[in-house]
Amino acid sequence: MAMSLSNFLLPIALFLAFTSAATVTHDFDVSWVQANPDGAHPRPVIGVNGKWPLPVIVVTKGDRVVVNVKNSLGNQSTSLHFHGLYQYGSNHMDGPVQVTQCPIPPGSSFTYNFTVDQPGTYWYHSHNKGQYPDGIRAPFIVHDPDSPFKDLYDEEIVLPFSDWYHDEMSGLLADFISIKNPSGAEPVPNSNLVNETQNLSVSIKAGKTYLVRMVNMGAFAAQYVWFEGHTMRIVEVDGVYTEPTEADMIYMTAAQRYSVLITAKNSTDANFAFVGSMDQDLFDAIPKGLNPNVTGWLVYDEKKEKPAPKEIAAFEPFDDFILVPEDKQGILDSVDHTITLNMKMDNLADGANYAFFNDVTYVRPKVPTLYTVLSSGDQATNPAIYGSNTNQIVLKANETVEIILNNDDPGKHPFHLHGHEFQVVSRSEEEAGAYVASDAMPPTPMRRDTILVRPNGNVVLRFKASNPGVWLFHCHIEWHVASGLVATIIEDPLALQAQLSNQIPASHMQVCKDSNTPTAGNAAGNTKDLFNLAGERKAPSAIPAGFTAKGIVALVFSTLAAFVGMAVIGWYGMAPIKSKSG
Ligand SMILES: *[C@@H]1O[C@H](CO)[C@@H](O)[C@H](O)[C@H]1NC(C)=O
Ligand SMILES: *[C@@H]1O[C@H](CO)[C@@H](O)[C@H](O)[C@H]1NC(C)=O
Ligand SMILES: *[C@@H]1O[C@H](CO)[C@@H](O)[C@H](O)[C@H]1NC(C)=O
Ligand SMILES: *[C@@H]1O[C@H](CO)[C@@H](O)[C@H](O)[C@H]1NC(C)=O
Ligand SMILES: *[C@@H]1O[C@H](CO)[C@@H](O)[C@H](O)[C@H]1NC(C)=O
Ligand SMILES: *[C@@H]1O[C@H](CO)[C@@H](O)[C@H](O)[C@H]1NC(C)=O
Ligand SMILES: *[C@@H]1O[C@H](CO)[C@@H](O)[C@H](O)[C@H]1NC(C)=O
Ligand SMILES: [Cu+2]
Repeated sequence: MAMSLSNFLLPIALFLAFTSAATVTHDFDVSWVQANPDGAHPRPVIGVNGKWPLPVIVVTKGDRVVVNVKNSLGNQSTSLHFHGLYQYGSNHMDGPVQVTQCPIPPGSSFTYNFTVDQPGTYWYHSHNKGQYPDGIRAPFIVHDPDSPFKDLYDEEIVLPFSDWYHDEMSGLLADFISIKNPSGAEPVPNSNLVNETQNLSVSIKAGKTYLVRMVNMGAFAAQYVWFEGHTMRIVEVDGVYTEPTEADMIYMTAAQRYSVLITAKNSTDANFAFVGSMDQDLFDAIPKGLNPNVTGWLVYDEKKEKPAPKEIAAFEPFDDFILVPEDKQGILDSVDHTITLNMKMDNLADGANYAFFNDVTYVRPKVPTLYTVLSSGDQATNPAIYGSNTNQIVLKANETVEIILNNDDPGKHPFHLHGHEFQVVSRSEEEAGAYVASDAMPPTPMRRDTILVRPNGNVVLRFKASNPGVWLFHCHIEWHVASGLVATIIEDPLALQAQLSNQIPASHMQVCKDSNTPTAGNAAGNTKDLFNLAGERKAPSAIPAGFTAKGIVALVFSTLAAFVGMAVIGWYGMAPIKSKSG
């Protein structure tokens, strides 16, 4: 009897397994709303359906996600990027403006529609003109019925951290990339948030184990995070399961994620503080009165005291480089294509400070790069058509790629690759200079999608070019995206044409019309001669030979001074002196 029953049930179970993939649909009406998350300064923020914070998107591995976006901002364009999702076969749903889509202008609508086949902790945010720190950001969680850790915890908690600015990005960006700020000093956040608030109480039940999914959704600051009286066991970084590894404190750069297991105490005698603390090394000057910390509590008993966090003597975070992926994937050891990116910050002839890969600062092309791929036939494999300022790199199908990133800048930078996770096969300490080839590499390297490169240090990443698409590689400090620290990876463009030619949905084409963005041709929008880049968007010119950066800044200043007189001297005096570029 039991036998025949299970014979009967098995096909049903299989059938259910195949059909359980759901479609999770969200309608997002994006508009300005008022908020005051740190209690110190009410301001307009970008909300969804009249509310802020934004909804956490929660799906199960295998689900289809549909997000219908209507832009009701009135005065800014927008887009959504789903950070960390591979978008295999759906590159046009990745979200960066002028890369895989046109901007969604005010009044227009756009549908994101893709399936998710990877488990873990992600987030979504606008990928247009430094917009997400104005509030358009939230976690994106992918549950996994087959998680190797599912029996190890009882409940989960989603805990996003983020720096916070009292001023809007549009104004801050205009001042940041300006002759008034020749040193490129980044605006310093006004406060720190957890779950888009402060003094957060998280109820905890004695004896239970929690999967705590942490996300750094900030614009700039990395976060030290620790839980008093509780040890973390790291089980996931950026969507990659790891062998459970204990840590007392983690360091989470902008855009990184950590899932940790935290086992509650058996007694409800006390509540415990936890802290996110912004890494102030990133800030050129620390404003008086800045509190880099945000506090929350693991609350066992609401009636008991919520103690102030204890001051810690030194920040000694866990080193993520030593993590081992749970699947023990071995190092990709025969590299087909090595890309060396030397990054630096410098001034251009307009006197403002820019960021460069191999002396080129990124400028958004006139035509979204994906649309250049789809309209260029066999020429799509020729890097020249993608323009002079996109830092384009064309990859061949399935080659093993190595990116050597040398940080020729005294700041820390978190680098993110769209469409992939990468193996981190080498990472230097600070001041190590450029990478020198070495055999000392981990056999099962840590993989993630966002990695810190240390001041004047280097990092070496590897991945397989098995995901046709146009994928950005960029610093995830939003200031540095704006100042050009971006490269465009064009992966297997002919396969991408085979996947997506004539597949771009109507709403994607409509926002191009609505925003007057051309959808064919090279980076300059030239459809007849793909090698003629006349009229393309370019960076300001370089400082002429024989001039120093300081000299040109002084020159521009004196020219400007002739127009606006002494006011300029006042600005110059106000520009913070830069010691680090973050
Ligand atoms: C959180 O508590 C601190 C310390 O009491 C206080 O200064 C801050 O204003 C509080 N934040 C909010 C949003 O209430
Ligand atoms: C757009 O409108 C919002 C809300 O009124 C306002 O706070 C913001 O400064 C405006 N931004 C721009 C760039 O005009
Ligand atoms: C999403 O894409 C699927 C597969 O192409 C299609 O069947 C479905 O109609 C699309 N949904 C929407 C809302 O566009
Ligand atoms: C975070 O805030 C949301 C509301 O925006 C709430 O639903 C959620 O429970 C909060 N999470 C925690 C851990 O308190
Ligand atoms: C809580 O009690 C259980 C059962 O007695 C024990 O196995 C566990 O180690 C205790 N946990 C802690 C954190 O002390
Ligand atoms: C923030 O936390 C750190 C680490 O405990 C501490 O040294 C520092 O004094 C705190 N800052 C403020 C303003 O409370
Ligand atoms: C690349 O690899 C994938 C699977 O790993 C395979 O389906 C595809 O055909 C390969 N492409 C080429 C051009 O070899
Ligand atoms: Cu950076």
